[in-house]
Amino acid sequence: MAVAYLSLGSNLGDRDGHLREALSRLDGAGVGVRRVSAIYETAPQERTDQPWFLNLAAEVETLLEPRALLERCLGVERALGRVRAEPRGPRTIDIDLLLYDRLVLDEPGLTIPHPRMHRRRFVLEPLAELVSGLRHPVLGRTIGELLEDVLDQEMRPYRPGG
Ligand code: PH2
Ligand code: MG
Ligand code: MG
Repeated sequence: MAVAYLSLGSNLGDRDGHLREALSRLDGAGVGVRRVSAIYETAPQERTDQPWFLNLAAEVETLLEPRALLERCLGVERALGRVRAEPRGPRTIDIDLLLYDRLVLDEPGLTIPHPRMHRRRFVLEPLAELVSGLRHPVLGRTIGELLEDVLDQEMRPYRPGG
């Protein structure tokens, strides 16, 4: 059994509905969602001319190999109607594989740890709720330490309806 961490984000339509629906669809044969962070409302990074996101992090236990887990994530994205119009543009749901045990992997279409996770507060802050002391297997710094370098990126706890 492996333990993996996922980052989920949505900035189109019923954002928190998409996050909840994605979590419930991820949970199933070979994948168990163990713990989920709070939801945060986050300013768009990297491509900033798009709506604010809702983001969360999830801890899953899985019998799937990394490639199969990625395929499961992409299948849930498709089931929720994701259309890949432009890279890093608005999306109903994005499910990124951040970490898979202590694995380091760089293959076409699958890089673990996720290559941009350490630069993103919208990933690190939810993840730090779950595992702030976990060490990034390439950078050797903990999630909590990495978070300190990105605190200037705007985000806030999500309050539905306000
Ligand atoms: N995802 C991106 C690009 N920018 N910004 C925020 N705040 N949240 C995201 O999930 C996000 C982003 C590409 O996947
Ligand atoms: Mg992404
Ligand atoms: Mg993605």
